[in-house]
Amino acid sequence: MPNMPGMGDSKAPQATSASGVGTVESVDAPQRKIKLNHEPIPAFNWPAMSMEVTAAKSVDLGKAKPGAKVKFTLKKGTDGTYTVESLEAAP
Ligand SMILES: [Cu+2]
Repeated sequence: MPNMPGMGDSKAPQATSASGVGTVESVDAPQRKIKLNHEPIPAFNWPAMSMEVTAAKSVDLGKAKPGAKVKFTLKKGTDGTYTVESLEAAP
């Protein structure tokens, strides 16, 4: 993925799924894309960052509004890309 400094440098085995929290920056529902500004995700060795990811069909992007704080789970595919598997409002 472009524009994701600090990712992918670790030689240590990494988790294939993880949860995180962050803020929705933008949503492109027709393209199934969501841009999240998330807090660090230690399971992936990720610092805090802004990133755009694809959302699984099961995720209702209609509920994701820019500026909303959300909890989400990400899954790493065999091709190395990440998919949002669940998304819900964070307290
Ligand atoms: Cu990231």
